[in-house]
Amino acid sequence: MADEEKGGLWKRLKAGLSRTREQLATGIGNLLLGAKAIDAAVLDDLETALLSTDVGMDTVLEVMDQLTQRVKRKELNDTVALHHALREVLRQRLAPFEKPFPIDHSKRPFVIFVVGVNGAGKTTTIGKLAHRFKSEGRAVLLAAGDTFRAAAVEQLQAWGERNGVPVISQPQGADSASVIFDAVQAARARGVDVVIADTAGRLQAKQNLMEELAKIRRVVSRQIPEAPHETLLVLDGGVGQNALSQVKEFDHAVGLTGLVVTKLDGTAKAGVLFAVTRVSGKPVYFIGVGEGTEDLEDFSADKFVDALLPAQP
Ligand SMILES: Nc1nc2c(ncn2[C@@H]2O[C@H](COP(=O)(O)OP(=O)(O)O)[C@@H](O)[C@H]2O)c(=O)[nH]1
Ligand SMILES: [Mg+2]
Repeated sequence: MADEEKGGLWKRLKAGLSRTREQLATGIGNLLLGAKAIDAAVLDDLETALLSTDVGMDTVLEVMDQLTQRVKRKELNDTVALHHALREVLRQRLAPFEKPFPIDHSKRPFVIFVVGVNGAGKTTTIGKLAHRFKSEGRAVLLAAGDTFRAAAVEQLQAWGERNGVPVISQPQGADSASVIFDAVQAARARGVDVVIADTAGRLQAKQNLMEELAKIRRVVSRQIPEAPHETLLVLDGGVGQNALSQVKEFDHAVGLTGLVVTKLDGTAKAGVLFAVTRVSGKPVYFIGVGEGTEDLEDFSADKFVDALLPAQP
């Protein structure tokens, strides 16, 4: 990757996480004023600031415990050292959840399911992924599996047109499983590399979304036994602890292989990544930091934490 491009990605990530970073900076201002003694007030402020960005109670208590032990052992002697240690501890927490997205070239088509509640950012993420895979030289095909809303089909078609990627769709109200079945069939016939399937985030009250998603899975696995090869849950990074129940429910229904956390640019609570990874144990493959085609980044624990934490002056 060119340095310039790396710089651009870093800038976008930093800008995207600015609201959360500012939230932390307000809470831990006294940590950032140069070297000072660490007292109870400094530690209390840090704990409160982490909680305010939705890092989650369990993680915050463990992080504070680790840091307090080190203060007691006189390994951390001032606020500059504490700030460094915080960065290290947070990086270590997220590192196990950083994994490159594993597209297997021998599996063709490689089938990706994208699930999540309405408004989470599924269709937008699919558009961004289509752009990315296409620019990597892969043949991509999209399946408009959110047949519940007409607008959802049109939105996916628009992303397809923008990126020169075909979209398999049927009119609103069609059976979602049959749209995705058709798409996989078309992909096999055309020698497509990657199929990305959009799905509904909500159905009529009486229908059960989770049952429907499980059915789609079964239908596709009849065509290709290992498919879907990846099942991604898209989570709106701004919904707070609600994300935790979404992870559990979708994982139970369809067996998630990874997460995408979107809208980190619009929230002061990007700390939710710590909570969702802790609860799910799933890797975060991508993060969304804006509505544009390029605003999807590979998740990097180090870069995420660096962009999250305010710098020492
Ligand atoms: N700011 C921002 N907006 C996003 C991001 N991802 C999606 N959106 C917006 O969130 C809204 C819902 O996205 P959509 O893809 O339609 O969600 P879906 O219902 O899950 O398919 C749209 O207005 C998107 O432009 C993101 O990373 N950042
Ligand atoms: Mg959608």
